[in-house]
Amino acid sequence: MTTKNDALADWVEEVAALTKPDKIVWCDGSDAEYNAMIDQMLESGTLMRLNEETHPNCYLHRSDPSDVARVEHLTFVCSKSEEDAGPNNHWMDPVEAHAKLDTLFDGCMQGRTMYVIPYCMGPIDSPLSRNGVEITDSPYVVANMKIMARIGTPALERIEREGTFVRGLHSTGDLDPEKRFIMHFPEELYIKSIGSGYGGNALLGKKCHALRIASWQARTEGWLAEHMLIVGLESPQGETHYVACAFPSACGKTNLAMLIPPEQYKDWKVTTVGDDICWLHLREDGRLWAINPESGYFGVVPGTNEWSNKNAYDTLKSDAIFTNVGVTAGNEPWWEEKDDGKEPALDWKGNAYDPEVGPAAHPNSRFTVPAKNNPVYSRMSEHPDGVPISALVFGGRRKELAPLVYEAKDWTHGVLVGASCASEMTAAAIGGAGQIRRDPMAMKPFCGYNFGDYFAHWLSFGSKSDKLPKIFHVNWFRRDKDGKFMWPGFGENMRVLAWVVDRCEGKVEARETPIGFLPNPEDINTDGIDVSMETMQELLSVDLAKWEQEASDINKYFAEFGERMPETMLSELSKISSALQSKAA
Ligand code: OXD
Ligand code: MN
Repeated sequence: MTTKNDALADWVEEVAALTKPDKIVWCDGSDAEYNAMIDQMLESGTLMRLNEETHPNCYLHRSDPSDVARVEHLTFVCSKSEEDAGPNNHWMDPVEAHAKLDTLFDGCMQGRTMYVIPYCMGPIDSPLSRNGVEITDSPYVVANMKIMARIGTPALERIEREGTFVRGLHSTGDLDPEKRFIMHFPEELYIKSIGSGYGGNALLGKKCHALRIASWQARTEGWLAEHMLIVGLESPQGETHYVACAFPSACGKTNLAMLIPPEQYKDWKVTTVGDDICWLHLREDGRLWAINPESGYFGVVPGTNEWSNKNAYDTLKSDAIFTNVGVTAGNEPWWEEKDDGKEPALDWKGNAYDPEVGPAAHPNSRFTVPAKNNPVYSRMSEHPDGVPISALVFGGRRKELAPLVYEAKDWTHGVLVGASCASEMTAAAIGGAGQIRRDPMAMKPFCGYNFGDYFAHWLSFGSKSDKLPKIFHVNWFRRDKDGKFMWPGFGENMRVLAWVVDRCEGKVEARETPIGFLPNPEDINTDGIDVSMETMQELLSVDLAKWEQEASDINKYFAEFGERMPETMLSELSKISSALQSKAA
């Protein structure tokens, strides 16, 4: 097989001349091809079959122990000008970056097969979707890309019709962390990744294309590429609101997207459109419409159990590729807090499990699974128009300060709320776990250009429509003085989402404070949960002194973006600082 698209045919030839594979295979995306990849990996020991009875079509992959997460320190945005990449990205001159990487790619596929994977991010028939081609020498990448994106013949046909595609060149190289780089060339719509097989570094349709490159494309074309889940909330009256929520990696996006409402909300229907990435377009009706560019989930495994999120748990019962979990003596996958009464026999490295040595599953162990396995999968995920968004929700992991929920005063204030987000870092990236860092719109690791320009792009929507979604901020992670979580989280978050929906429908009053509108504590339903009125009051209070400090920290952070920082954001922040000061006085 080859292609009618000359640019693609030439590129494949050029890459083959550099990497020198034994063989080139064009992926058609069929089930037969997926099965052949699995068989090949079972034979080579890259995959192990899990218990066929309890977990049909499920496999375990153990990665190199040095290759278990995203590597932000080795991830670069190589725009022509360093200013365009901004202080939020590592930058390398594109000429130097290509030269450096081409030396590493030279001959790296000798003795290997080179796979060409045409893919489409988003429904194949949607004008909002975008094309890409990933070239890789990893069968693990081919199999995972089949789960995560629309790959193969239909995508190639779309590329041949439209002519445009993002190029992604990937090789696992020799997995040497010293020779590992994830480079983005936004002006060329090109990605080069070498030395890692980890999802976020190697499945190039995901973070590299659908966020870093797409955010750049979105700015030039007038839309937004965001690190957000998309969830549908159908009220007992039959009205559905779609809500898109941006939280940093490993802060529960997948869980919130598949939430099971508590008893008190059993007449609500929750459906998942997406769990990680959301592309937002402003349509003629003045609303923001969203598509999920992916077709599968690449989620964090530990903590998933029948009680915390039965939907996620059930999604994983078949057709999943697990990476770096433990296994039981009966060959079932096992992870911390699985709570199924079984014990791990082997840890994620394949050694006999010893709690003294560490957890059975790596804290960033992952599953890849088709979205259609989700019991509450929304058919709207396939709709070419996407879904209209009623509310945008930002959030992070904050032990202190940020209330359970608050609403921004208007679009401009909402952009400031998103831009000011901070969160404790997690195991999803190497280094820094637990430290608080600013993570605007949960895009710190994923924005392909200068955050100053990105904030200006967000702000620009404000004058284009008066039907934009309302913007909220949530924090499920507040802790009390003994370090215990104050809010139960998981399905109970429905109680907060119901308040969000009520606000969108103008059904409930709120208290105006300097940081935005907060719920009256009695407006969040706490029937059936063990959260006292006192705790609710604390979760919904604004500590003026701490917020003044926060505003000053945000101001310092924004100063890093110098000239590129939009004046509107700075004046919005200074309005809030003054309001905090006068209220405190
Ligand atoms: C992810 C991440 O894998 O954000 O989704 O790291
Ligand atoms: Mn993510």
